[in-house]
Amino acid sequence: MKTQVAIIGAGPSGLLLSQLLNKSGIDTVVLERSSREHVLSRIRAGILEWGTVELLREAGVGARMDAEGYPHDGCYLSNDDEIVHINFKELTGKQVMVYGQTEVTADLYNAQDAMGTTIVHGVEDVKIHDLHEAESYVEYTLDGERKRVTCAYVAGCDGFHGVSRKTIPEDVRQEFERVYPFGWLGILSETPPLADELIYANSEHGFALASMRNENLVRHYVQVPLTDKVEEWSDERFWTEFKKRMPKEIADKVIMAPSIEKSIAPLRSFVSEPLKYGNMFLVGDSAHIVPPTGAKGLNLAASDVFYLKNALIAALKDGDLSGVEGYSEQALARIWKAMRFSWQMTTTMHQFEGEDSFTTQMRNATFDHLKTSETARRDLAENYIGLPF
Ligand code: RFL
Ligand code: PHB
Repeated sequence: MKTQVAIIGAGPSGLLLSQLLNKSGIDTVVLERSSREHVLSRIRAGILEWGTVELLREAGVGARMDAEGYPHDGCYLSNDDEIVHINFKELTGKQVMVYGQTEVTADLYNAQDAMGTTIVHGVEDVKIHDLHEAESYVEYTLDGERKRVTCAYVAGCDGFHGVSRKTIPEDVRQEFERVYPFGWLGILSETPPLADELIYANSEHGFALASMRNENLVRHYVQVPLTDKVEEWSDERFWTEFKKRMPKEIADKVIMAPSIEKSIAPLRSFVSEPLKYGNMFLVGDSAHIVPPTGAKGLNLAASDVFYLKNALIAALKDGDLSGVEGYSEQALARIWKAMRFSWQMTTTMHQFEGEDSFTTQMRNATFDHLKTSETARRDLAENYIGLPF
């Protein structure tokens, strides 16, 4: 096969990039390791920044999101029983959209089907070659046969465990990492949301988040030690722990409904630089991971896609290489600010095992500052709704 851009990975980064390039008349081939059913069954992010909302509309996949998503004007943060409301709309004029990553991915698959894009599922042993030649190629195995896609550019959209980042020689790559000593146990449950907006709760028992997908579907999380296994968490144990961490007025409303999905995700901050190596670009989780506390993972993938699609359109349509040359620097400037915000939200809102009393006082002071200073609330709101791109 021959194409203009070979895209590795059919998660949100790969599908959105492919869709936007196809809309501009650029040909793509997408190579995905898993089955389509597996990609569509993963429960992940739930909050879209408005920039992401607008990019999805530009890609022609905004209709169901606009009909079924829920714009939110703010969120709540709590520290024990004290609650502070962050009103994004008043503080920044902007909102966020509650619309699950699972739905975004389904909409993108449907749009790509309509576009007639080749998405190859079940590829194994992907190898990327000739990144410093005029033409590059990607090799893979499908049904026991070795195949090849020749292309001008490669987009590495294959997540944290993918092959693209590892194709960059170690002496060229610089990695930055912070691993947190806890994970998030998440459940999906068919019960109405506990409040009109999300609640990020901290207490002496640890962190909890009350999120939602629709009027009768919630996504809730509790901070758990990294060593915990999902089998150790019955629904009853989850809800009991969740209630302890929510402010009392919310905890009193909890109905212990059965879970329909339950999983544990570790928390990590990670960046690999540069994002460009010859004809290859890293996009989304293949280059960076944020802890979910700031709801930035999927949104950072979208801003990377925005920069890269503009760069590739200029290169392939007009022969203007300035965008592809500048992609890494441009995307990283925004990535690092989202890294800082996600790290700060994580350290402020979680309990660290064996933390000293000074750390606790710092957390209480940060919370008190948010309660009493509109400037502090505006700073949080500006980062949460997403920095411009
Ligand atoms: P994805 O979604 O991981 O997609 C990458 C795709 O590449 C495929 N792949 C390969 N294909 C071919 N060859 C290979 N060698 C391959 N290796 C991998 C994979 O099968 C997959 O389909 O990355 P992408 O597209 O960059 O999208 C990023 C987002 O998915 C991610 O940032 C967020 O979901 C992060 N994240 C969360 N973010 C939030 O904002 N809120 C959340 O609640 C939240 N929960 C999560 C998450 C990420 C998780 N992961 C990655 C473990 C929960 C989990 C469990
Ligand atoms: C979610 O709904 O899954 C969700 C929402 C906000 C976050 C993380 C996850 O910060």
